[in-house]
Amino acid sequence: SAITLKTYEDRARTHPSPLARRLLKIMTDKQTNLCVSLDVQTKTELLHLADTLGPYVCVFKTHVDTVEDFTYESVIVPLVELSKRHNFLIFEDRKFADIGSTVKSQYASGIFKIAQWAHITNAHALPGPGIIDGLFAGTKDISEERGLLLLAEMSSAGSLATGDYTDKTVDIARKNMFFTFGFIAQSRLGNDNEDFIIMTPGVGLDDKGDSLGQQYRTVDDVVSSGSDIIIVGRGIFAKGRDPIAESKRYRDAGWKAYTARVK
Ligand code: 5IU
Repeated sequence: SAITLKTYEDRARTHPSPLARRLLKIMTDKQTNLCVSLDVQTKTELLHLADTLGPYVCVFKTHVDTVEDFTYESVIVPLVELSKRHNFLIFEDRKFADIGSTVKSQYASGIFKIAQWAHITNAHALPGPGIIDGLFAGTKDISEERGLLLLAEMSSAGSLATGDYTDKTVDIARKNMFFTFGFIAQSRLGNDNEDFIIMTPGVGLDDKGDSLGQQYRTVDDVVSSGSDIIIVGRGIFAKGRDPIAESKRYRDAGWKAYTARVK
């Protein structure tokens, strides 16, 4: 489709979402479409990976509720500092799924105060469009760009997010493209003129999956299917792997596949 043949640089000029424009510019400047998923249990590991892999990524994806020694001061403050130093965005993979009123407070307040620091977060479309209104309301007092991804498809075996559910998710996203700038998905979504950013998890070059339902596809496969950003976790930091070497490998593979697509 037309959008997939355009460069990130061109799309950075025209995207309806300020957050997406900023993201596409970072990808262009750093020549990377790699998002590393920092699924670790300690703040030391999280901050070490963010510092050492920062130069190779456009986005770091976090699950801050899995960090055992979490405090806002000792995790979020240095993570935000690293995001400025290495020029990456932070994506808290929160997967909100409640009514608008509830997600608004889950996003903006509580222990994690996600809206304060996460440039990107995500949500299930299951509750209907009110979830977007609630999350958008949670950004009211934030001066920096914020963006939301809807979960349109999942990488796990037997996912229910397919067909009609996926199509209806795209319809819901269309209502507010200033804030909802794309999808977590396995393929291109939207029509030829719509520029949704597609971020794709379930990417691995050495494994087929795990014992809990995860399924991996190659970098070439997902990028040629229309994905804009590859999300890689254990492919990069599983035991026995060298995270810096693997980050370079996935970054190079992702950029090569993108370059071939826009040629
Ligand atoms: N994740 C998926 N698949 C999905 C969605 C999210 O794997 O469909 I939505 C998350 C889960 C994990 C990361 O945080 O992406 C993938 O990690 P691995 O590359 O280690 O499998």
